[in-house]
Amino acid sequence: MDIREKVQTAAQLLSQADNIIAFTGSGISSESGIPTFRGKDGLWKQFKAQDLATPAAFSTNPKLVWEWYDWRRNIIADKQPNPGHKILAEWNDLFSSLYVITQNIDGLHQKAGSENIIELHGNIWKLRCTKEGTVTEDHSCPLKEIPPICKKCGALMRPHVVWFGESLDTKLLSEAVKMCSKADLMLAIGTSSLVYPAASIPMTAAESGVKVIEINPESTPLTPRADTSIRGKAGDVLPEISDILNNIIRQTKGREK
Ligand code: BJW
Repeated sequence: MDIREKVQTAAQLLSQADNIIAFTGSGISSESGIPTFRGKDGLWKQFKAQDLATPAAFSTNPKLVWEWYDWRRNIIADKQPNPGHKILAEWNDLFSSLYVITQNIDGLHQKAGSENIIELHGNIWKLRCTKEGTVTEDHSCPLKEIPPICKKCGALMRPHVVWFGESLDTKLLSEAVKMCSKADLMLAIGTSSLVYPAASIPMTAAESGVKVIEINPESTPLTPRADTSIRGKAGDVLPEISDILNNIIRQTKGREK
């Protein structure tokens, strides 16, 4: 099947589905100018994850870790949703339910207007008190003090994100799993499908009969399990799917009259 036929197939599958999951990774935000992790210019090509994104790194050198997160907050601050994020937001009212389950911490799905969002790996605009666990939102860029200190108890604050070796929020993970069990179709967009347990979500969905459409310029471990794998950029492919889907909907309505 060529890419055009795959896009057509994806639109057909969407037109027959009620409960949709968009499972997203850093690739969907790359066209907004936010670096991915494992791509050519990805963060893990320039920086060592073990020095910056582990609990051990934070306890050894909280200032260094915070300086890195402050740098990334500055990159993300003025970035805008691209056509990929926007199409997902436009689909809010098109289906009985649409959940965005994202590994991204950049907040661009919210900025685009998506409604039901599960952030599996946290949010870079949130800080968490290391003593009391209180989460606060802080958009100041650059941060006023590094490392930031909890205003209530004076303890160190940490980024409210999930580092390697840390468990994901069990409530969020079970909500994601529950939504997937009700879904008929999942779009897996812009993720290398390498990081667990998040990567198991589309794999499990495919095994339990949910139609899985992958959108990614590269093949991934999910590719052999997906029903359709569209090799392209999210910001190109999603608007193409949307155009065809809108035509299908118009034709169906025309026939019903
Ligand atoms: C485009 C595009 C365009 C580009 N359009 N597409 C089982 C097996 C092996 C290992 C493990 C396992 N279970 C657990 C592990 C360990 C570890 C892990 O998975 N390691 C693997 C890397 C080997 N997992 C963990 O540690 C997790 N915790 C855990 O398991 O807890 C249990 C436990 C508790 C106690 C002790 C021990 C275990 C936590 C993982 C947390 C991941 N955190 C990060 C950082 C978040 C905060 C931050 O941003 O600073 O999350 S790492 C990073 O990877 C980030 C991402 O969310 C995540 C996934 O990356 P993503 O989004 O897929 O990006 P890329 O760069 O990998 O891929 C981009 C893709 O986009 C590419 O495919 C491109 O082709 C594509 N693309 N342009 C569409 N325009």
